[in-house]
Amino acid sequence: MAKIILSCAITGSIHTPSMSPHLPVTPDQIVDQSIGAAEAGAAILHLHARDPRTGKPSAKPDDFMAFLPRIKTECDAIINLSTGGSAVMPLHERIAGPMAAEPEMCSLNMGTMNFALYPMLGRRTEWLHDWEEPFLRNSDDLVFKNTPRDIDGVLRLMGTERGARFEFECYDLGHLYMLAHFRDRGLATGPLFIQFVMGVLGGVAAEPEHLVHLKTTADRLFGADYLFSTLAAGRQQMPMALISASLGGHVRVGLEDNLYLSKGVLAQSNAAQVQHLRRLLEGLGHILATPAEARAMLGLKGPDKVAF
Ligand code: KMH
Ligand code: ZN
Repeated sequence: MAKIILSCAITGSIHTPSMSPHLPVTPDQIVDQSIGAAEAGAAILHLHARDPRTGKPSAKPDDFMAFLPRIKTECDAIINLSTGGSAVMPLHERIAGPMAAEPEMCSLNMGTMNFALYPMLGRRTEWLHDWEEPFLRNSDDLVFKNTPRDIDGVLRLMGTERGARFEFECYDLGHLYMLAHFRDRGLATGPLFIQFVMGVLGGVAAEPEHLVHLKTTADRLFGADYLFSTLAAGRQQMPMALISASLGGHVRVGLEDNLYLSKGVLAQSNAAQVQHLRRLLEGLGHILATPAEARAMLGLKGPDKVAF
């Protein structure tokens, strides 16, 4: 069995501070939880930034630089920066931090879509910050814009000009065909690292049959020139990770996509989710890739060539 690359997405831009006291938002919290996740076995840290005072998603270079050098000094995990930022930000704002940091890896969202978060409003009436409730409520009219022009721009600015390689975030079948289009144009080059993103309201649901169909379609489009990983938002996070591994794929967990460890039990940290999944995977005979092994598998430029 090939070794498994475990990614951990530390904080993201979906959840808000009122939803869990364990969601890291300050630089110290993001550093501590990133190191913890790396020590627990994460080869890749998928990172977004937040405004440390309000916990609101941010993609400002200063907010990234408040934690990136510290994480790099304290662990050898691959640092993968989001260019998705938050779906409410325009693209130029979303890529400001990644452009300044020139990471080994960054995310790239492969299509425009709805990104409906309002079901998470639930019955909650108390909020720590003013921005949280309207952010969730207005997501019933939110378009996460990733047009071919946007994708082209990120591929050139981050890939061609800065040497980053990509976590191609594919939320639906059509996103695979968009990726094949950019492969055919020579802008997306192998080995492609595809993240199947399941369970976002607006993308494909987290159901095993869908994952099998996404994988067989990717096999047809990309042959041996790709690797896949799977993330499921919400409660399907761990079951879908195990199915992904069983199909020969890689896995992603983290509080960005799921705040829980099991039904009704909040994860105390990102490391807790990594440890949980690691135990399950090792129980099935899988072995996790080290950061060095993951760098070789993904063809990364190396941590000495970043700007932080
Ligand atoms: N949180 C995931 C559903 C990105 O950062 O570019 C999507 C994501 C996108 O991770
Ligand atoms: Zn993300």
